Amino acid sequence: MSKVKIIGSSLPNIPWQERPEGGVGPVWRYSENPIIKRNPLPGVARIFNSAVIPYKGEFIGVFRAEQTNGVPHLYMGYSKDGVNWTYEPEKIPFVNEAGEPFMPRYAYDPRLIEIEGTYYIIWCTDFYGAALGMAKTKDFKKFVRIDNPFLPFNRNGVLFPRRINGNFVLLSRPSDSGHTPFGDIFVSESPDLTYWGKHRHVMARGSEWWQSLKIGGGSAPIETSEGWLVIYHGVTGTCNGYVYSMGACILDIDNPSIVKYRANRFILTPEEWYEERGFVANVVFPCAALTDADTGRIAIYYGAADSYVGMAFTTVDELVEFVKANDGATDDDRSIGII
Ligand code: BMA
Repeated sequence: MSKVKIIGSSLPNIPWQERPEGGVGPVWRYSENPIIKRNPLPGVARIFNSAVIPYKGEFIGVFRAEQTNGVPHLYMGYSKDGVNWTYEPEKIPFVNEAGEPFMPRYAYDPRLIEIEGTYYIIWCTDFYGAALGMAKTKDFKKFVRIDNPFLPFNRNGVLFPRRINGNFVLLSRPSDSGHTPFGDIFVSESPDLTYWGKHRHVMARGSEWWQSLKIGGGSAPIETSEGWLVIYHGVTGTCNGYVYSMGACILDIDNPSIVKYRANRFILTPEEWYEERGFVANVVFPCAALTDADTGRIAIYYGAADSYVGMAFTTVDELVEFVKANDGATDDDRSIGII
């Protein structure tokens, strides 16, 4: 029984492996990583930065699949254990709100969140440049694309798994249309997932070097008795390019523009061959986390080197304790962030 409570469902079949002897930091890797290797299905060279959710006792994945023409699109997959996957051979067949076929020009970095029995996919799409795409499904058969929710340029849209004070709530990272050498996390509200407003600044790129260039939301926020536990990515710039690490913070449960605690150290950084070597070296990029409220276990899915999918594990107690013990939240982080 964990000290910190995950406010959510139990997931007895959560993928899990105990912390190895001598493990460093609050998060440890799955020993069989990467769980998705190159050329996972015909016409797809790499799957990475992907989202997974429990569904009817098993698991559904929405994958960033880089096709052999280099263009990323979203594919769906199924798994009984959350580790071994079979894939639909074709891209997700979206329809628009009028029911007509709709295929984004490209689609990447999906997140997948259930709110009130509907599953929402949020990804980075082309809307005169990089912007947030959004779609909903109830059965993973019909996917209705929601008309452009946000202006360009924006990435890393992550919905909270429930309404807060009556509104849907979304984290995002306004950006440019290129490789964005800047970026903070903001929060926005909507009564209907169509009209968004009440934008607030959540937190800035940090003064710590590992997250000094830009930050962006990762998995859906995890509701806990300490607040919303958020796993995000932080980026540093080096003479050899960007390095993406994983970080964690805790947001106020009723007002998530307020950061309660924010770890000033990364929770995972590229160290293994599949994180350091690949299409883009030195990237760990979290997009999903499964949780089990009964045990406090957390299983994180992350893209590795823009080439593979890896898994890592932690518990809510260990992660919350780490974030609190290494708290580096600034006064600005702790503020509501209106100006
Ligand atoms: C970001 C996104 C991610 C990618 C990362 C590293 O801007 O495009 O999809 O993993 O760069 O290349």
